[in-house]
Amino acid sequence: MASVALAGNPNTGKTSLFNELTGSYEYVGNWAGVTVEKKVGILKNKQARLIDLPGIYSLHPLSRDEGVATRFLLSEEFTSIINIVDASQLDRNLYLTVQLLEYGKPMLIGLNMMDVAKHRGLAIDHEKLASLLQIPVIPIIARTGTGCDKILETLGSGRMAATPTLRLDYGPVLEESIARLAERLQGENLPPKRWLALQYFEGNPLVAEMLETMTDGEWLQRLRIETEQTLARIAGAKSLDTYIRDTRRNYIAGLLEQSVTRKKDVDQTLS
Ligand code: GDP
Ligand code: K
Ligand code: MG
Repeated sequence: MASVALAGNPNTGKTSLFNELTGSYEYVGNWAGVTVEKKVGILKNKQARLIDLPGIYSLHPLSRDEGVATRFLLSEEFTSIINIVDASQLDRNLYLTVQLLEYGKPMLIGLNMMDVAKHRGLAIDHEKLASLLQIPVIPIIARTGTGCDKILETLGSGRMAATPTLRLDYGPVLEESIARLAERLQGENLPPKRWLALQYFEGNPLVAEMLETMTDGEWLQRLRIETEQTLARIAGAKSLDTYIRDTRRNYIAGLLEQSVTRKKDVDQTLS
């Protein structure tokens, strides 16, 4: 049976959506080694199982509990991802989206809290966003179930198979280091090498742990330090982490500029 992972920031309606999409539970327990609840359900149309990942803002874990999603991407087999996104807080939510798109699995976005976004005067052109990201973006209100059938339909349609791996341009220095690192990584069933390299340079400790077992740890650290120093010198970057973050943030700002308009407050217009 196909497996779909449900990923998103905390408090974006993940549990509400999980309940809308699944008819029955297959498993409820804990993720190995942590006190985080693990829920697996069967989609209502019986097409696949749905795996609920813990809510996170970034794949770069700050705690053991937050590492569950990264460990999942590093070692589990799955078919596709539903990324639930809070439409009223797109800017913050799209950061995880970018990290997931860099991973490159078939993905769709469930654009949740559309009622809240509307109430706040945000007009989101979801079709524009879909065409920019080249994945389905489905507006939903998970609390009432609005739009959730469309998610099931899209999962079954095969449209997500065309999901491209997002390839942001991190500039010549980092791109060269990414290429050098990716070249060193050999193995069966590896996650995408470019994604591993980026997560390593970003400082993801779980990825560092994995890569240290695959290649020369000293070489790895030297590459990281040299890359960071060069970026500091030529781009004034405070750290590799912030450099990567800023590149993603710029990309997100561009996405929002093209797909979101804030309607002028009626009261303001009249006064
Ligand atoms: P989780 O923390 O990501 O699992 O999110 P929950 O499903 O627990 O939802 C968090 C809160 O947001 C709950 O009070 C939900 O009822 C509410 N919620 C979920 N989806 C929507 C939605 O589309 N619109 C509104 N207004 N509230 C929602
Ligand atoms: K919650
Ligand atoms: Mg929840």
